[in-house]
Amino acid sequence: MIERIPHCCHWGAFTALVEGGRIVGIEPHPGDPAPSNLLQSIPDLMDPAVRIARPHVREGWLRSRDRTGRGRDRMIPVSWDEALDLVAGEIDRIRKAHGNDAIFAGSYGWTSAGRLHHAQSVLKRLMNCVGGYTAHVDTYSVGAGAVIARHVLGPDGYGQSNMMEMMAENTELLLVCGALSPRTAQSETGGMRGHSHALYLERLKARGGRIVLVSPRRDDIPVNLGAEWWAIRPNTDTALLLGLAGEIVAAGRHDHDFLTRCTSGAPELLGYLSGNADGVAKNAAWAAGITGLDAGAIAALAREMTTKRTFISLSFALQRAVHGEQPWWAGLALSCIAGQIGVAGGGVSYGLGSVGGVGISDPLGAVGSFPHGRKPNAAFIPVARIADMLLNPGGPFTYEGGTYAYPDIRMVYWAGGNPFHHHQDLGRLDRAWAKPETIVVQDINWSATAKRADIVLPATTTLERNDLSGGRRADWIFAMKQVVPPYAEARSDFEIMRGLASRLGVEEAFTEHRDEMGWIRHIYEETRSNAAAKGGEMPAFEDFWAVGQAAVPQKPLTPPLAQFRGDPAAHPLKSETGKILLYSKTLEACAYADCPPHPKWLEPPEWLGAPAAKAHPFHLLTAQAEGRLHSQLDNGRVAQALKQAGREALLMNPDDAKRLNLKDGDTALLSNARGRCLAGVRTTDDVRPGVAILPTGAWYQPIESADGPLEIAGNPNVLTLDVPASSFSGGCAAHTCLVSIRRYEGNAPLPAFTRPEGAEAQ
Ligand SMILES: Nc1nc2c(c(=O)[nH]1)N[C@H]1C(S)=C(S)[C@@H](COP(=O)(O)OP(=O)(O)OC[C@H]3O[C@@H](n4cnc5c(=O)[nH]c(N)nc54)[C@H](O)[C@@H]3O)O[C@H]1N2
Ligand SMILES: Nc1nc2c(c(=O)[nH]1)N[C@H]1C(S)=C(S)[C@@H](COP(=O)(O)OP(=O)(O)OC[C@H]3O[C@@H](n4cnc5c(=O)[nH]c(N)nc54)[C@H](O)[C@@H]3O)O[C@H]1N2
Ligand SMILES: [Mo]
Repeated sequence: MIERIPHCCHWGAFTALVEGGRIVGIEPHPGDPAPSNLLQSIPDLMDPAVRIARPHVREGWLRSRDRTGRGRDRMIPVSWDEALDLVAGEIDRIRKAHGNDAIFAGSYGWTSAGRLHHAQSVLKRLMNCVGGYTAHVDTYSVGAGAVIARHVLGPDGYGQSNMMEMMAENTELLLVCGALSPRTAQSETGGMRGHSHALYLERLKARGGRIVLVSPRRDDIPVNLGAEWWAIRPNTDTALLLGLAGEIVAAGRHDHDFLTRCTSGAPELLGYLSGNADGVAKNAAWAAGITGLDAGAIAALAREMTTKRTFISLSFALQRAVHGEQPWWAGLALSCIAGQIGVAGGGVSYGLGSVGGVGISDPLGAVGSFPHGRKPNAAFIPVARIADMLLNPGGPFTYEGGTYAYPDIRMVYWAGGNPFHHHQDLGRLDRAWAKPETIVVQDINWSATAKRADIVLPATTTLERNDLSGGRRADWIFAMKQVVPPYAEARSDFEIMRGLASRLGVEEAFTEHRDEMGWIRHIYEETRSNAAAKGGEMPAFEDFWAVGQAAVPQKPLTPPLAQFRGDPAAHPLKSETGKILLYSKTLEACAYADCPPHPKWLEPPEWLGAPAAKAHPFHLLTAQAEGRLHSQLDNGRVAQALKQAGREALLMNPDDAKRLNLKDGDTALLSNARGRCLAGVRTTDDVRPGVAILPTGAWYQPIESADGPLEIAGNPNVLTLDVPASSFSGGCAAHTCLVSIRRYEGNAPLPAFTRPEGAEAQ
């Protein structure tokens, strides 16, 4: 008999069809107009080739607390009791000897969609029960952009609302910088129901709206929309946006009334645009020289922006770069100058389509989550400064205008994230990784990070336990019922932490006497009461669990910042001046050369216009992969079907390939001073010449070769730049990266999913 069990993952809700304890089918949610292909890979979560069967300890660490053999030593299987005693013992020893700041449990990563077994959250709650830990702030998704947007709009103004609907109904001109694509919109942290981005865009198009896509890649918006493609040089959007703004100002068509009432610092910015300070007028010709776009088209677009209802969509990708604050700030400034903020279908938005929920769902009350508890200590780093922290204990770093010292980390505990996928310059991270005394990794799989741990704790996947979905932008909440029994000896993330809490004497504080179903009910009730406090209704928990889903009441549809526009004195923003900052006194005082007080074009260290492009002539973009979520399900059937010649596919323009004597299916070697990796060549006219796209997430597999380390799966983070986006944010700068490409003549093996030596299979 086939059982039908409701569940949900980051890329959609589904029903699992189960027979005899095995998944025999996956049905997408019937309410989803365009389900994600990734659902097909769900059964591959149970793939024994990648799973960790039981706890393991690295031999060198077990024998002599060695730090040098990480990633190379044998792994020794141990019992859960032994493993948990060792981990609890290390937490206790290190915090007593060096203080809680010495434990990094920032543990960035997406893990699975469930709110209870959310690996980062259960870890953080445990650590807060025992005196705290070093945390991370911001995300790899948004670092530079989030920091500048909170600063210039205030934390509330940066909030996103239901803009896709407003856009579909009202926008006449849509300027997309980056992507607005189902490729990335298929995922939302904590799950989602419907995939509807393409439908909204089709409505806009059917109303006669004009869509301009500014991106090095044509298929960053559904190609059937027939959008105009402006194939920009990567990392130069700031110049385009400021050139457009300069054209509008030079023509005297800027919205003087809006600038005066609702912004501060317009005179300083307008002075820069007109070239008062540097003698360079920021206009269409200037922007064309930097971006590689057409000056006439830029000038015409600027005129149109003051007569048509114009919406500017800026992807997350733009700010994952050196000076990543600038394109987000410049886009906002342009929208202010064009007078488009706070009107239906006008304005600017960050991350539409980057993840599935932005601009689609805006819950009335906060959606429930597993509570971290109060963090008793202050220690933190901007998330992407992990290698800097490990390499420079006590060294200074700056964040949001303040100066801090990196903590001296003795222990790292990572649960539900994969830094040896997500961090930049993995060779450098590998060197930093040798610093801590003890590294614990809790994961479902033998990820590259788990392979480099001292103690490895195997977690169950989402399919092997009960949970509920949810997230900041949830439109629905789904019951995530257990689908199959746990794999080998794997335990749920909550249960692992409960075991540690018990050994550390804080079990009651950690569980508050709730078990798995007790917490699921509690988290659901929190969502329900937050909605009720604002007049929204949700079903009782029993009904939710029986039906398997509940709609989350949503805020009414209003243009963002409309009240502020109407009366800025009555509805001030929580920024320095209560208005939108076009000039920041804080940044003026900081005097950072890499984050000036007004939006400004600054050359990144690596771009196609840089001197470094002579030696490394391709701009490498490491976009999100179509067929997986980061490194998750790289072993899955969907990701595997998209590989080229057995490795990650490298997208490049056919003219570039021809010049390099490369054709489809050849193996390419990508290199720069930081590293080298292999990829399978796939040519397409949809990529601008001079740009190479190698998606992130292929499992990191470096091998030794005569010319040094060589990554064979196509993990682009051996090449990317590990520097702060700026002194203001410390954000990650993955998209600022030049490489050389040539035909690979060697005979390196194809990548494979392997267990470390000694690790037990099921
Ligand atoms: N070059 C470059 N690098 C990038 C990016 C880029 O654009 N370019 N993008 C960045 C961005 S935006 C992000 S968000 C990061 C993503 O980086 P991560 O979030 O670290 O990537 P994931 O592969 O999702 O890692 C999740 C890990 O959790 C494990 N896991 C899954 N389910 C469970 C579970 O139930 N319990 C436990 N304990 N573990 C589980 C998975 O096996 C996996 O190892 O990557 C960043 N890195
Ligand atoms: N399938 C899938 N979807 C995902 C994820 C995944 O791993 N897989 N990850 C999710 C996560 S955590 C995040 S944060 C989001 C990230 O969402 P985004 O940051 O928006 O995604 P990216 O794929 O990094 O970049 C989108 C596009 O931006 C373009 N681009 C890059 N640099 C530039 C530039 O300088 N200028 C311009 N104009 N365009 C540029 C590239 O062509 C790229 O295709 O995606 C989410 N969605
Ligand atoms: Mo992200």
